Amino acid sequence: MATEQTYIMIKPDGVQRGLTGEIIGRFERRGYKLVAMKLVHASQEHLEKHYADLKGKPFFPGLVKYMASGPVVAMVWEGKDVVKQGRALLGATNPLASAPGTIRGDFAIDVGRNICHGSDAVESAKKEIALWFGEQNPTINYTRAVDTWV
Ligand code: FUP
Repeated sequence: MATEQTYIMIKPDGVQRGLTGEIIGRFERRGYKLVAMKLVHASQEHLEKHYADLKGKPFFPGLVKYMASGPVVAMVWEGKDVVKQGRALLGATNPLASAPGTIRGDFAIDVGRNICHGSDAVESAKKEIALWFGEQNPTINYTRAVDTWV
């Protein structure tokens, strides 16, 4: 695979608040390419796998319950440096530390309701894409006009 991919997820509060289009639009306008997307109401068991690294943290049970409270939008975005730049578009984990102009910095004030998730490294992106979309090449390979334009 030539280009980097990241796993971006709109959390239940982002979906409930009608921010799905806004978040997708920000990745599109930046120039990133959507290569997989689905709406999923995940089980607590699945979310415990996604957040396995955080098991044992005091906020873990509440985090899993919140994430299982409604559907999420699971997406794979592709493009140059998309893991790092995706995190920059999202803003800091705690929205109170997120700069205005970022998704969290514009729409959130609570770390427990921070609207979106983005992989923190290329390796974790691979694991998260496999967890949410399956091991077998889950993404769609296509060329946009802009990819070949001049
Ligand atoms: P991130 O890499 O931005 O997803 O951040 P973490 O893996 O550190 O945390 C995952 C999620 O746990 C956050 F999106 C929100 C939640 N969290 C809390 O609810 N309270 C905390 O103190 C820290 C994180």
